[in-house]
Amino acid sequence: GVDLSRVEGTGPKGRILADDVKAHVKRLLSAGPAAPVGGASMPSVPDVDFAAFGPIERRPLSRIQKIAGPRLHASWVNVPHVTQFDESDITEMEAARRRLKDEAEGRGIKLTPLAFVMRACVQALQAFPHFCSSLDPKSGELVLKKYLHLGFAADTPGGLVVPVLRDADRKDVYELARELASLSEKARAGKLTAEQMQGGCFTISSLGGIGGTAFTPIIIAPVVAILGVSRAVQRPVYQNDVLVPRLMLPLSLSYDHRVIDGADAVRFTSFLGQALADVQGLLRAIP
Ligand code: CAO
Repeated sequence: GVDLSRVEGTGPKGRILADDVKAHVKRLLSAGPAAPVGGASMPSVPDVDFAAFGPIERRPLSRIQKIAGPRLHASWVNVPHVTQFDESDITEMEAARRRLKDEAEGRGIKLTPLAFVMRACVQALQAFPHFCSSLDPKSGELVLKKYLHLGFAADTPGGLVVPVLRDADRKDVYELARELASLSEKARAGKLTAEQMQGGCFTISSLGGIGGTAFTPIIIAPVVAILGVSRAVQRPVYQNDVLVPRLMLPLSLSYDHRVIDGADAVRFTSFLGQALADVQGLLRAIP
């Protein structure tokens, strides 16, 4: 990963020796995180002595925070993000979910709204396959994945982790709900294997169980999009010139603008909105 044109060689005729490379890397590391981005240096945040202003406490970052932080930072600085906001009428979906919840519970399944959102995402990703791709910057190609594994952000005592639900396209709402619960439980217990956190093609971050109206999720590169879901609220909506109470689910889709255009992003969220409104489609058995 070292750019040899920047290394000074101390060997015969200025040849670069292994030690020169090591010394160069050491110098870069000791210079701190001001790594060049697109040719320009990142401005650094001032180093403040907070104790000069009052009492403080120092707490180490968790192991997960130490791993997730640099990954999120890399996505933030490398990927041109845009967030598209939208909303979906989930009145019928929620009515169906409540109808089916107890029966599902009898089978040991907690049917949460996220399982339905996942099913709708699968349909949207099948309709818009380039949302399930990654950019290969070396070849300038788009790598389109023919599998559909969904990552979802899980809030755990140790910090944020992203378990991956594999082959989501081959699973119905019940199976998605079952796996969602089992992966979330493993995540909270810190028992996910490395394999269970790899291979995601698209990410969902649901804060709907907690609250919020909208947010701008960070893409977890090299995937090219992440769907943020906030809390569904009932509010008056005009239907045929009449105000009716509808349950509206806020969606926040962050996408990599190098791969996805704004028009496609809003087509994607519109599709998602329609998929979430079509209860029969969501509940259809998977062949
Ligand atoms: N609107 C309204 N209510 C919602 C909702 C929504 N969008 N989504 C979930 N709920 C409700 C559920 O119906 C459930 O209520 P009931 O028990 O009455 O049915 C309750 O909120 C709790 O749901 P849950 O959060 O336990 O389950 P889930 O399947 O929706 O989510 C998981 C699972 C793992 C995604 C979630 O627990 C979690 O960790 N969320 C946080 C993700 C996160 O941190 N994202 C940010 C990443 S960037 O820092």
